Amino acid sequence: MMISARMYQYRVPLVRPLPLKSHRISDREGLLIQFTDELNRIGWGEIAPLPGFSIESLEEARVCSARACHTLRGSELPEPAVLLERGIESILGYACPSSVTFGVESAILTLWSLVRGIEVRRFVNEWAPDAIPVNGLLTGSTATVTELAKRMVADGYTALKLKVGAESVEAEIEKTKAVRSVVPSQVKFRLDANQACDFDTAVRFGRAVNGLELEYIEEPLSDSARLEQFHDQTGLVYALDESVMKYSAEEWGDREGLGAVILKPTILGGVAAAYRLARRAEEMGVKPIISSSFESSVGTVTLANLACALAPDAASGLDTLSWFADDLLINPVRTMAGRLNISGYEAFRTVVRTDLLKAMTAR
Ligand code: OSB
Ligand code: MG
Repeated sequence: MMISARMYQYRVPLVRPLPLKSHRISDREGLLIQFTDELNRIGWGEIAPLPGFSIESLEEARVCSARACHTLRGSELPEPAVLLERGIESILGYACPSSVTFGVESAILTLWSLVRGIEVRRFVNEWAPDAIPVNGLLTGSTATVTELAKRMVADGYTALKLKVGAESVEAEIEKTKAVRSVVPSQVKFRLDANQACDFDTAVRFGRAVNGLELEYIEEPLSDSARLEQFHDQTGLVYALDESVMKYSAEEWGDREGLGAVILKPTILGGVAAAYRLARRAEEMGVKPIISSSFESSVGTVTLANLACALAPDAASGLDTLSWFADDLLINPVRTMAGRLNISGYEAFRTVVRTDLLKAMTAR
């Protein structure tokens, strides 16, 4: 299969400013790459570094995507099984920023999906379902998050994730208790502190919320080296997110109190890398959770394919599309009753809103 390659840029406003590590963004910007075969079948991939979380800038990503498009143009595409085992960098022969690896691998897989008539998720796991539960994302004041939590529970969400760590320990303890009080025990309740706390603060918080039947807390400590000690002193199960690549996957199984690893394919090296890490987590008895970095629906559908294939029973971190004021797909992807259903979202060809895209010259 010989392909041609094109690159576009998008900018979509968010419904409210998104607080990131050091600043807020009110628009999401990124690139889409489009690979077309001789029969005009089109695969799409999204490349959207997230400021404060991705190492690369959008400009660095653009330069490398242009290079990858140039390398792949007119060449034979690797088969899905080969791509998933080896990753695109070994085929290109050079390293790419994570977001680029993700986007290029996504575009190749979605094109193969059209060619073969098989959903992307079934290249990975032939029994992958069409839908996965997501954790509803709770950020804001106590009043806001309790209202949201009630609505999500009524709506059918089976898991919720509350962001903590921005306010005083006392305020965060109260907020966490307030949310738990409106969330029935059969609904999973997760926390995410984004490495906000020093050890003593985290332990104080952890002891106070220990009785609330939390599933886990993501990254409670600014110093992730002390997570096992945190578990020892609080009894809380923790999850790795920002520090997931700091520890070799070989050690995951030996870590006391490690309940889950959050895998963000757009940040940790792409589709093939996430596939390898999810299998490793599974072997070690640690739960892999596939999560987004606020990609648009184009990237989110690929992430949902991975979640359906790699962790079909866990609630994934993919409830992020509601932040977008506009959708890059004509039929927007929406969470329904706490689940993301992606059946029918394979053929991006007819559904990408090219009116929202700005064509770029890819060298
Ligand atoms: O802290 O988990 C995070 C998105 C971008 C950057 C960091 C994070 C996130 C999310 C995604 O929270 C949604 C989720 O995991 O539920
Ligand atoms: Mg996190």
